[in-house]
Amino acid sequence: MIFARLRDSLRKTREKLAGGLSKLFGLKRELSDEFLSELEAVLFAGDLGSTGLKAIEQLRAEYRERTLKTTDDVRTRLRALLREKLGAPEPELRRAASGPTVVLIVGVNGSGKTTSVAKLAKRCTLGGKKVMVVACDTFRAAAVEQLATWAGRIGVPIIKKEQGADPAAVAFDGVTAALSQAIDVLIVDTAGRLHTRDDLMQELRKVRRVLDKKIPGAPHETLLVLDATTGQNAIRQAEVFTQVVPLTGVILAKLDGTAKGGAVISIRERLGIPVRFAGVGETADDFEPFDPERFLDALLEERGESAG
Ligand SMILES: Nc1nc2c(ncn2[C@@H]2O[C@H](COP(=O)(O)OP(=O)(O)O)[C@@H](O)[C@H]2O)c(=O)[nH]1
Ligand SMILES: [Mg+2]
Repeated sequence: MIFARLRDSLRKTREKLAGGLSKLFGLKRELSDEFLSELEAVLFAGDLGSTGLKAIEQLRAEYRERTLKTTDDVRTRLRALLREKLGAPEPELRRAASGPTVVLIVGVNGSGKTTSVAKLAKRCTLGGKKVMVVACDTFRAAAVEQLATWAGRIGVPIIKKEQGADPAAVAFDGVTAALSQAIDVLIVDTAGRLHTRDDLMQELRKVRRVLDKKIPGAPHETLLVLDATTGQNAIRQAEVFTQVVPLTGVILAKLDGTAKGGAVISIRERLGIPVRFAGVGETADDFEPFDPERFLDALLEERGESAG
């Protein structure tokens, strides 16, 4: 049950957010300024950040204009506002018109990049695609080994070089191999920690240039991996990356076990890029395409936590 995994992973966030909301709305109170202030506090605790504040401002305005008359009106309107913030559903992966689709994975160290490469590789493999992964994080030998271990487990070929090799040279080998072996999806892992933003920018630009030279239009996707447990901090991190490289989406890793899942709602608004996948555990199967509607359902669902 795919949906059950996402739902499960949002349990802590839901307890805080939906729990707070159902307490507030359950009392069947009169709609008032005080009620809206309490609602604001619940959204804040749910890590909705500035998106929550904006939603509250909107609700206050509509209350003053008498468009909203009851707390039930507020509840309906709040869901609609949050739904708007999440944007339209996206295709699972934007594909190359022909030849290999190239997916570049970026993000800070420890955010979950390498694990996400493995998860995406497995998902594409199960979808019948011929997948190859590329180890462009050449900073530490362990990073290359980690991806090689995943590749072995999933059964996809890997392109790698020795530690310290030029990441762009590894990327070159990757695209070359992908073209000659008729690979459908090429997934490129990268390093996260470099000394300065300039280093990071230089390195990622060079990798992108190499990809685009061999496969015009590549990378077709540049996905930023964010650690959901850092909540609103993840968004600040993302802001740095948007200045380094053009992003097409976010993979929100570690959504399991955090109560800060509400931050998802601000990502689209703050960064202008959609969440595309969620990581919900440490195995290669703990990965979900992100669907805004289902996410909201799972987040705001008010029936009690069932055991099953
Ligand atoms: N619980 C959980 N752990 C994750 C998830 N994704 C990654 N991790 C863990 O986070 C740690 C860092 O992941 P890694 O892929 O090496 O990050 P990287 O440095 O960005 O490549 C590892 O211990 C992973 O097992 C996830 O979705 N859920
Ligand atoms: Mg890594």
